Amino acid sequence: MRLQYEAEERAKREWAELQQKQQLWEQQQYLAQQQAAQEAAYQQQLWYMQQQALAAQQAAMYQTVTTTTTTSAAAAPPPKKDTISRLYLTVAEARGLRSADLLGIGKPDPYCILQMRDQRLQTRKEKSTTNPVWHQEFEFTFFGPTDELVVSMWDRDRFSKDDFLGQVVLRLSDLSDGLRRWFPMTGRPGVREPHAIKGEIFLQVRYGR
Ligand SMILES: [Ca+2]
Repeated sequence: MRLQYEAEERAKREWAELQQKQQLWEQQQYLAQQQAAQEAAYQQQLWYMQQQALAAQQAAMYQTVTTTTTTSAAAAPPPKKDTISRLYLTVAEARGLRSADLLGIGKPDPYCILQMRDQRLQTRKEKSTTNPVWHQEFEFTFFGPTDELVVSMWDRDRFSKDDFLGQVVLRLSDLSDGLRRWFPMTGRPGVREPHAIKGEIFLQVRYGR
């Protein structure tokens, strides 16, 4: 009787100890998780601050270059194309765009986003057409012939995300002053487009200071 009682008591004690250990372990796990989350937040903050600093640096660089050009424009020789200049891009029209839905009935509401470095501009939104006409001119500041200007076209959708229609990637070294022609649109590199890319866009380029 007594032996059995002692055995039971021991078992109870051991069970309680085990539970305590379990609790302790869970607490430690929780603390570790908290620490990891804090660390991640800290890293993100750090990354954000670095990005901010980088952006400020770039803005300062841009400012310096701009000021130098404007103040010295009268006296000094014109700046070289590889320091700073302006590009005027006219987005004239597009043709042969794909229909807006899989059935091929609806027409898209196309507009273009023009992006060069941190300069991002946008055309008007045209309504329900596969041959939109914009005839809008945009001004960009560029720094060198390796700069790229990406013209991407989107179908405005009221109730869902706008659909990608196609894009043209222009490397400045390929764009001569006065160039005007149709550019076939392509997909985005590394993106599996849900629709075949169709259509072309008419662009005009001129340079200025
Ligand atoms: Ca639409």
